[in-house]
Amino acid sequence: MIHLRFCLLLIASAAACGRGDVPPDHTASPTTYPTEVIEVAEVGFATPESVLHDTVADVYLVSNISGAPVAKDDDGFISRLSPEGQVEQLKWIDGTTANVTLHAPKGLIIRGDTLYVADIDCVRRFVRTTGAPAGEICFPGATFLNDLGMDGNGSLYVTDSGLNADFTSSGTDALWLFTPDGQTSQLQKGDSLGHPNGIAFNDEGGFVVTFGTGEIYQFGPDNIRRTVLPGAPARQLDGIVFTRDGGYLFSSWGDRAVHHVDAQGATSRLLEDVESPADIGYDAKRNRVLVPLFAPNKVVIKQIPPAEG
Ligand SMILES: [Ca+2]
Ligand SMILES: [Ca+2]
Repeated sequence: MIHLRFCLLLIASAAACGRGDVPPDHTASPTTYPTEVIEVAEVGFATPESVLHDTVADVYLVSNISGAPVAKDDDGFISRLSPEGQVEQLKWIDGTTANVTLHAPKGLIIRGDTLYVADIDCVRRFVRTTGAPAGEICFPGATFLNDLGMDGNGSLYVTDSGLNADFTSSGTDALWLFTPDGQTSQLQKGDSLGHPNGIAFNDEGGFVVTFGTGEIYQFGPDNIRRTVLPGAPARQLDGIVFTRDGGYLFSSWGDRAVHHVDAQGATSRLLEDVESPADIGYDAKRNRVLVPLFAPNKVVIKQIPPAEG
């Protein structure tokens, strides 16, 4: 059963989001913006961890851990969701099928026509167009591979959050670099990484948000980390994305919120009172954040306000 709640708010008003469909307000003045909130719930998601916009197919891919985040149970799956919030295929890639291994899929990234999926101690490859398996790259000693990033040269990175199933430390915190042909190297490791979770790149380099220490820091090939937001007012950070207006968004389980930082550094809460907002995605075409809610088995899609000025 598909349950969709679609509502439209105007920022100029504090109208509460009601049940049922609300027609778009085409009379909105330029000083207001329509903020669509699409909630996709009760569709069969099972511990959704990450959402990625496949910009070529124009669909949203949702990774579903299904069960414990470190259990090698081969029942994880990837869903395809239309930008309107309709499930096109719940188990597009399905660990329970004979030729697919997928235990607890988390971070997703597309490079060329390959989809990469972080899965406990390996990154699994699939054909972007068909979902067919296309090999894997495994990381010796990893316990909780979490998010994937790609730098300006097309090199790929994956975080190891160093966590057990109950989110206590497994002691394997790391940042790995890997090549599409399977060469791996450990760029950084150790408890000082703070249980690194989400990773994203902009023109200045790579940024990591941490689940353990609630930090956002930049790293470079010199192996030096630098705190970008000292004392970030949030805990248990999971996802980070850069937006087309020069700002960024990050999600916090501790705050039950998705925070927006604009290009001038002003912070606000784009989404509040959401349980376990995990690895957020970004639809640059529509300027939307895509938020998987880990425990409630939902995905929330929300418009981002246009930059001022
Ligand atoms: Ca699983
Ligand atoms: Ca994550």
